[in-house]
Amino acid sequence: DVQTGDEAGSAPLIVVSNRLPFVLTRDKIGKLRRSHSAGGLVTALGPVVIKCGGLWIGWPGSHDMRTLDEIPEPDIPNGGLKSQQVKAVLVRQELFDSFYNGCCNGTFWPLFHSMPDRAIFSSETWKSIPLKDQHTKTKSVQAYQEVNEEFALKTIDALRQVHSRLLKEYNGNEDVMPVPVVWIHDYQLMLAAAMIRQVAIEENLACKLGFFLHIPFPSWDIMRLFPWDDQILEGILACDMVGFHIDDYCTNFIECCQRRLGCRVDHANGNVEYDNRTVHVRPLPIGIPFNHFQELALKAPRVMKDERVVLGVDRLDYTKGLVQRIKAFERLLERHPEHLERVVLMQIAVPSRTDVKEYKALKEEIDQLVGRINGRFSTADWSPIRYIYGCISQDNLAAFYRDSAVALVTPLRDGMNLVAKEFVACQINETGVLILSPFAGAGGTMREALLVNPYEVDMVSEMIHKALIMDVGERQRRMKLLRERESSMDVDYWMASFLREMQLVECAITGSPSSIPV
Ligand code: ADQ
Repeated sequence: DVQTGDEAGSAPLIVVSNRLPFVLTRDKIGKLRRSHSAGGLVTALGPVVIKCGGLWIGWPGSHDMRTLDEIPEPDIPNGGLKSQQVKAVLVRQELFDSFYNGCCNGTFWPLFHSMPDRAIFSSETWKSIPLKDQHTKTKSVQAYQEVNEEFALKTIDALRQVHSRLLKEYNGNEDVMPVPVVWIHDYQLMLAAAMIRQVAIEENLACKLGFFLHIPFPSWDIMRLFPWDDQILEGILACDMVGFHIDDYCTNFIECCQRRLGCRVDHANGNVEYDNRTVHVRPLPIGIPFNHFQELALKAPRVMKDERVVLGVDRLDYTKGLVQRIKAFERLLERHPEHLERVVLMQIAVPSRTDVKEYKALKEEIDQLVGRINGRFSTADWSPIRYIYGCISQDNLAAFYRDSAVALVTPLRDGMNLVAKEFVACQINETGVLILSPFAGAGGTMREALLVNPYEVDMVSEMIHKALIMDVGERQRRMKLLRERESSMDVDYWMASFLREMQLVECAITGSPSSIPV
């Protein structure tokens, strides 16, 4: 009896994420357009929000304040959430930049990926913070709080709206009314739940609060480096249920609550006692729209030449291990020259956070590395590395996934990693080999992949060699098992599992009779 939004009386779902499921832009004549976002989260959650009469709260990708009242309807009828089903959070550009580039991507992204040296604070600067840094640091945290507050206020608006509709539908009988579920996503919104809970209690707005973190949750030793770690933990604990991709992240979170806040915890059952409530902490590994990718792979025309391709697909981000990976491919060509002129590394990198200095530097480093290796090994009609810096269509992506001999998914640290799963879904001939980092969440479940430490460049090169010479029987045996698991544990399964966990938790904020209109 998993909630999918289909059944009558199912709880309305309010999704809160940094981005709305589409992007707003103005065209040349000033008309507002919405471009559809094709991510797995949108495809899975969008229909549920529509069916259960819920709402989606997020930033529309534009700082233009006029957008608030004029979000255009989707081009395709029923193809997306209608304007009244979304609430856009609009934030001044400087504030948003300080929140997004400052705190989210400058501090939490590196810290939560266990790379504290890259975070915009360090243990040295805490003790004696130069005035200027102190100012920026404080500003970022305030920006984070302020933006989270904006999201919380919109969510409260949404809750009020959903409540008054339910009260009408159920003739004011709150005892039989379904309890709305608020599902907050990711590291941009770790404080929002605390503010939502406070107002919901004050206004008797019954609801259940859930949170899912898409990136890793670091160990206590890393988390405690953040000077306001207690606020982050308390922000998350304002929820009734908290989901992470894997067990390790749950364990880290529970340990942080115990050691930093002194909470009573139950590791075995994944419970944290906080504020006279039990917060349920669950591992819920995300999946992909498996059938969608498989269908794309069945239809997509061939786009690659007839050669053996080792494929990498990533956002250009320092957590993805691109430099180490490219060096490992160079090492392969040195150690196993039989692959010269026979194998290519196709690296597709989506531009990401391009206005951040560190990301610009990484792009330059990769440009140079690719240039040097191609200069070293290329012949008249063959180059070892083909490098695409840009976004490619899902059709082409599916064709690359389908026709590659090997996928190299070697992040230094990654919450889950969807590329590994998309590759497997597109492997309709089941002959490709997945090489996977154990430091991706996916490394914990995709056991039939070849697992290798991405920092050990020699071993990665040997793993590529092993994959390239693996006999077809073994390749198919491994791929079949990987495909079976990913097709059953797809994104719909993940969503249903989260919502089922939400159904099981008790509502700690109950509406009181005073909220029933007379
Ligand atoms: P991301 O860090 O964005 O997600 P990932 O899970 O690999 O990482 O997803 C990337 C997505 O971008 C994939 O769906 C992929 O198809 C797409 N993509 C990559 N390169 C592309 C290109 N050149 N053109 C078009 N599309 C491209 C965060 C966490 C992850 C976690 C997800 C979901 O960091 O660990 O798996 O959220 O929870």
